[in-house]
Amino acid sequence: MTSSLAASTNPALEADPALVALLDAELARQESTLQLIASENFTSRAVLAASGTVLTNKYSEGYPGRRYYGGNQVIDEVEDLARERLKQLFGAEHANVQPHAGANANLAAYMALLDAGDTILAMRLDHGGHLTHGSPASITSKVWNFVSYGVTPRNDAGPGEVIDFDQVRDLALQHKPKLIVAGSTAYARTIDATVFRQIADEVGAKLMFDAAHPAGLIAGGAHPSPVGIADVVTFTTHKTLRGPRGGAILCSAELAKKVDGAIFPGLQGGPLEHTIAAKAVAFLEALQPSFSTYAHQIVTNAKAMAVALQAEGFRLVSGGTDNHMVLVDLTSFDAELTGKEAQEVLDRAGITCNRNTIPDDPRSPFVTSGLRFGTPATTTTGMGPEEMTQIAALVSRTLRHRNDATAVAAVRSEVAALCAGFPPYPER
Ligand code: DSN
Repeated sequence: MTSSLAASTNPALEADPALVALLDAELARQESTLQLIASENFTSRAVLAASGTVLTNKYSEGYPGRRYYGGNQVIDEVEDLARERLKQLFGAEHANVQPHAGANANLAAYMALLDAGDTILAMRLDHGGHLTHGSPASITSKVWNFVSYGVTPRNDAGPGEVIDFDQVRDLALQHKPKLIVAGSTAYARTIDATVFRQIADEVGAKLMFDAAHPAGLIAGGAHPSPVGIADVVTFTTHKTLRGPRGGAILCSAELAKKVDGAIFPGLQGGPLEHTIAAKAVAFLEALQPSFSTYAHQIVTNAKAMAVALQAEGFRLVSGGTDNHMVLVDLTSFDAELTGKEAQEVLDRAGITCNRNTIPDDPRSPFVTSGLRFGTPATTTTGMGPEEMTQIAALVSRTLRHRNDATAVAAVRSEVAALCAGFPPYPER
């Protein structure tokens, strides 16, 4: 274990052995198992350090130069630093770095652009959309009227399970939404903001791009940018962008006041300035040329994993990947195997991923017929296509021998050996 990150070697925590044990156990888990959840990553030590600073002590409701509390001279500079770096990173006119999460960023975008009851056209949850894209379980569906588009049917001979733009256009013409949402949480293909823009313009709708997943790929030039095409771009800072857990919003100067007002006072209270400091660190890191190399490597690795999983007999939703994730349809591998069971046995083997619905999944979102794998975290540790092929073989072996505890334990040992060669926080 990397000593400087271990809670047990941190004197400041010595009065709380119960928590120390849990923190060390989680560090050990992250270091000894494969982190393949597409929305997770390993931040730098600098991001971790900035997160744990005295900025957590400060109340700073408002924005730089317009706070509701005294003593914000330094905080203003921290937040401005984060905003300026983010604007530079994406070439945006305005940035808001206060959203506590991607869900808040999406809610704020809706609040800035719409009135309650307005119609939004967004992606179906079971076809790859996010809860905040109008799931019945989300507050979004109670405030706004959602109409959902999905992906084209499966087509093993050609491109299938890709965004059905004919359907997007038909629904837009029929329902005249005030807002169209592009972006997803489980979709392995590039999303073309320009096609969405054309449809939005045709029906007089605004366009929001939820870039929670590809934000880092966009920042690194591995994916096309929706900035300047969509009216508002929302994203999280902790996925491919490799920053602290949180959200952000980009928009034009014209929309800045509405977007800022929607976050505060509309939706949130005091911003988390220690997290904003950590976001500033991550944005600086993403501005370095090495981040572009990283972003492209994420995609190279995902493509290698996709090919290797297919060679192991797994069908992939949409037939492959353009980004950082691979969506596996388990039904062609083993009709009896659910996503839930697969996720649980893979967890026992030290392979951390999440179950996921496949388009038109007959099983519930809690059970599912698919798995989602992502490469941001393993790429951060330095793994490459060779390791992705090895991981695909380990996944396959685990699932084939899922009822054999000895076989699963053997995979776990191999996973630990693999991870030992790629520590996320090597000593420097
Ligand atoms: N949708 C979650 C994910 O992609 O893991 C995050 O909200």
